[in-house]
Amino acid sequence: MTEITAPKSPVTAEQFADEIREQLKYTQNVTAEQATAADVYVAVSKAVRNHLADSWFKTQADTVNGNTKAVGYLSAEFLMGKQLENALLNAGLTDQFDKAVEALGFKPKDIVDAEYEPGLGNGGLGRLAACFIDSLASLGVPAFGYGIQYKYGIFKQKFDENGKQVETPDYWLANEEPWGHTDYNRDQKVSFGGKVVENADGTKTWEPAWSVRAVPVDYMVPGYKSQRVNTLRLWTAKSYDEFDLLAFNRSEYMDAVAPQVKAENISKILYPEDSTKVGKELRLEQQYFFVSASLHDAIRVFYPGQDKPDLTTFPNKIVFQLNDTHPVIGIPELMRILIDEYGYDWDTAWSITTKTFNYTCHTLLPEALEVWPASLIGELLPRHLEIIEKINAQFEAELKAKGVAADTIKDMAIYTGDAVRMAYLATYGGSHVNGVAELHSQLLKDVTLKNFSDVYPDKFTNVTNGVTPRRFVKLANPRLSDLITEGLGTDKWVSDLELLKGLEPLAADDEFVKKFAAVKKANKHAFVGFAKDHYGIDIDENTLFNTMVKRLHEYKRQSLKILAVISTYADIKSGKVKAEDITPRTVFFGAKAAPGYYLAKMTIELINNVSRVISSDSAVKGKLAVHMLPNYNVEMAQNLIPATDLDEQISQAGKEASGTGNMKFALNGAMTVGTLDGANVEIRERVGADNFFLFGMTVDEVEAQYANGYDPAKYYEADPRLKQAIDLVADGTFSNGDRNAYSPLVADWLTKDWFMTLADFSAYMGIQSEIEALYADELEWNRKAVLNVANSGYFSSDRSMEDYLERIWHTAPLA
Ligand code: 9GP
Repeated sequence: MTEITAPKSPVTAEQFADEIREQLKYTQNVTAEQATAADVYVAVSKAVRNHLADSWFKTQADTVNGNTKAVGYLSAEFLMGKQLENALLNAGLTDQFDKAVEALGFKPKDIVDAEYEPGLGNGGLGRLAACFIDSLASLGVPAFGYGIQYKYGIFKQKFDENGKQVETPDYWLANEEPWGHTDYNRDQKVSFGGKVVENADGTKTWEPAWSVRAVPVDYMVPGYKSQRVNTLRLWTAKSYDEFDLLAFNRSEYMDAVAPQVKAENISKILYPEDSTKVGKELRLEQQYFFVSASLHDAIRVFYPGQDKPDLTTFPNKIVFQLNDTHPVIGIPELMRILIDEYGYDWDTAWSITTKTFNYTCHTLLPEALEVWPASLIGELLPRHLEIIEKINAQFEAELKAKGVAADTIKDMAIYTGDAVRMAYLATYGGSHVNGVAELHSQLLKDVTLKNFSDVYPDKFTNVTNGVTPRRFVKLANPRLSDLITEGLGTDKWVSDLELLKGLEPLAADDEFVKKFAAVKKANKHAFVGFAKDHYGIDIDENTLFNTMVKRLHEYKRQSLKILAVISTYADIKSGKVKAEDITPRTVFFGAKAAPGYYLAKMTIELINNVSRVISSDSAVKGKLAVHMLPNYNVEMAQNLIPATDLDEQISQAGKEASGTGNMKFALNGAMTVGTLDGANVEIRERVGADNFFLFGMTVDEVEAQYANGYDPAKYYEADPRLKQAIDLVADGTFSNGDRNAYSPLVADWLTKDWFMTLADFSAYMGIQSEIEALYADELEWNRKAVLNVANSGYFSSDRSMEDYLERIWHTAPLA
């Protein structure tokens, strides 16, 4: 066995420069003189990986040999963001890097900028997974992230000359990608289709029709100051029959590569959230592909070289978290592996399986809880459908024995005959189910999974989300980080975020608050430069920076914000608001809409056109500006969040499961205007009601409106400002006179408005005067912002992980 050595000790800047030169010479094959920033980026990345390698090997060995159970985080998305700065920070090499690349004749920023951001996630769910694996490594908990290395991540967003969203493919692997190591020697076979045959002894054999080769690409996940490096293993699909030479020789060139194309399609593209109909089959293939490969991989890792491992110990080795319904096919897959591949009986297999899995639900929208047509599962995974049917029969019998009414049993069916409800399968087939904020977990119990919570109350728990302070404070906001360290007299807060509480008394210290205000100003100034470089826009930094960044969805209510902007615009233009009463504001939107989501895309178009009209109107110049920034991603978040004064979290109450942007903004000293939804509730509780701009209906009020028959037109008629704003959209003001341009949006607002934008409009406008009055008092505003930072330490993903360890995983860091 190779000896596991201690992690390499940090090097000097000179030594690190030599290591970079060596990488340039021997792996990049360029001299330091020939090297471009892109070459140096790859060389530095490989040099950093080398520094992490020994800790990685040691963590792997301890994971297998130690007495702590590992965590397997199964997620279709990991939205990692750029890697280099994070890896440098965690390897303790940031200073050496700065000096070394300067010695090589480069600016550190140019090297960092040479990295292309991988977009292997749609939004909050994928970014949460990335925060969680960072925290697990930082806490020293052995863990694997398991997912897919999509060849194309989330689409790149551009806007055409009419302001419409245009999606272009994100080929993030166009250039050398130094972080992932493709490990062809640890591949897995994943099969599909075919039929199930019954053997003479009553056992079943699945005879699949086709298979693909799952090849892992391994990413190091370095912990901050923990000396631990975990693994993110992303699977990529390859064909076993690369090339059909016979077909090629018959000149059937397309047919010759058909098997390759079919296999590689599986990991070709990240599935767009909220999309309709298309690609169901491919989506299920993707899910099964990465889950099957990951389960087999875990068995390989924990029982090396064993033909007949004792898999009754499997749940003591690793516990799997199902991130939303996407990996839930893992439940019948583990049953199949145990029964068909290792010969366990049903009851033993079920006992192992239910101890192995837990499920996190991240939504309250019924359409986001996946339901698969049984016919599709039957075609692709015939053996799994049989197992699901049997699970369902066992479940029904169990419910009956518990005295559950027949109607309720029917409502709870996992398998309806036509369809398989993955959330129900996950709830029954795992040990715990959790929501992602207190309100959300409560609503899961009271509404979405009520029947299940009635029968299995002990399964349900809450773990409120969190964000990693390394990326979203320390790296994103170095100025604030330095000030926090100065204020607390220690930088320990980076791994113990509750220490931020120590800043609370400093909110009463005017000198500290002024320093805090200066940090915000400097961040705004820096963002002005970033926006000029990246988007070619000019921003007035002496305005209130007001930001709404998140996926575009009706429930998140970007419509509410843009209608409010339109109303303000109309008031300034008409002179209704006096010039001296106006708080100059720059409103930033960042949002991608799912390609098939018509109203969401129209909302983007509207925002762009409101931006266009306002920017060309001299009457509002210097008072109001709106920017729809293209291609919102992790990099933009890291630059815009620290520069923001006011954050928008204005979803309809009861619809946003948690939100994590809200946490990032509060931690970076933005004030929040928000509804009582998701984690807003807990943020407000912690930062204090006086330091949060609350407005809008509560969950109960929303429910009462639905029950009474909600009529949006009533609100349109009752509030002249709302009427005026909608009329301006309808009359062609933002569409060069074309009255039809936004008619679907207007019709939806006036006749449907499912998420009650109109009902909350007056309250939203009402809170604006409070916001502006406070903003006018710079010291008071910043005092409250300091209190937001001081009281948001709870929203660290380190704390989320500790909650999972205690409530769900029942494991601990390695010794
Ligand atoms: O919509 C939720 C968001 O509120 C939450 O913060 C995030 C992480 O838990 O998950 C999102 N859910 C999804 O993207 C799909 O369920």
